[in-house]
Amino acid sequence: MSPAVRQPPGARAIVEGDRRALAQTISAVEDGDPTAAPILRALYPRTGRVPIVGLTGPLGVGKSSLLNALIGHLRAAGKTVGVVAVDPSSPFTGGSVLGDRIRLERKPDDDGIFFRSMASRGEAGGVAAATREVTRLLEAAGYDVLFVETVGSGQVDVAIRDIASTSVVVLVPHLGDEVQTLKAGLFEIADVFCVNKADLPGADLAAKDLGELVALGTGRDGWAPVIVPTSTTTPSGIAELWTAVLAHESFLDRSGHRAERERARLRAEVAERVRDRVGREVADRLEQDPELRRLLDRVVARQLDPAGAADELYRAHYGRR
Ligand SMILES: Nc1nc2c(ncn2[C@@H]2O[C@H](COP(=O)(O)OP(=O)(O)OP(=O)(O)O)[C@@H](O)[C@H]2O)c(=O)[nH]1
Ligand SMILES: [Mg+2]
Repeated sequence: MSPAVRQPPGARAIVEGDRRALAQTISAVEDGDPTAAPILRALYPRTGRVPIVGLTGPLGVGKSSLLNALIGHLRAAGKTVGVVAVDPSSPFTGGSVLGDRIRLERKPDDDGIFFRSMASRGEAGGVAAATREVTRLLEAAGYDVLFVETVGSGQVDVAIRDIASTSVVVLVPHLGDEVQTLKAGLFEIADVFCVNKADLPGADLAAKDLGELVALGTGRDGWAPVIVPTSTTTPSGIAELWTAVLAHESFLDRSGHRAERERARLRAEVAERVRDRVGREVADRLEQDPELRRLLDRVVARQLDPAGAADELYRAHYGRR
């Protein structure tokens, strides 16, 4: 029996290039719908091979414009591209602002591109987990290169960076605020720095300053981050940016870090899944435990401290210790 025969219909459709099946399964992943699980399981052996390029950086530096330019470059080389944009939806409106911010320029009939935005409402770990599964679906669907665009701030971003095999941090000339961002953590994760808007004055100086900062650090796993000036308006530096990404990808292969990181990532994923499940189980049990209310009365009355109450409940459910 060939593996294809055992696949659930949704998985087969995705492998065969059915965009609608792909979109529906992505929605199921986003909604936490359990129908996605057998499809993800069937497709998992087809994953783990393509570059996943993270594009991050402060608001408005030109991440989406660069994405468009890189896609143009890759399509011209015959590569297909999948994109996940993580939408920093506003906590004030609760709505998505992404529609206004990302306009992917592509020929409507180009099947070589698949674009999907994900809302980043909710807990960072959950968004990252869903994004990771969506990249797996895109790879199984046959896309050669994947991009994940995020805005360079906040927990979601930190969680999502771990998914990328190469992280591109986009900055612009006049590093003022961006230097703060670097200190806040972007610096450690950048494999490639892109100084975009190089058509504006000060780009050379910015790249030089950045070079001095980069030289102070050691880089991840002994890789010295590359700095590439780009402009999406001229345009210039796009091919060089892609070359830098590929250089990092081949470094990962040569050095053995790809396999090492992959293993560490998967270990974290498995552990996280167990933790989630145990956590949910514990929460359910407590929910139904009348003892909790009794103990809580005593905690509220200051007859018992919260740690003592937790001790008693733990012992009641999980034995002595
Ligand atoms: N001068 C100049 N402007 C650029 C360049 N690239 C992008 N822009 C402009 O910068 C603005 C923001 O571009 P986006 O591509 O939307 O930037 P972004 O980083 O995706 O923005 P967010 O997703 O909102 O964080 C737009 O007005 C672009 O036209 C460039 O190379 N040079
Ligand atoms: Mg954008």
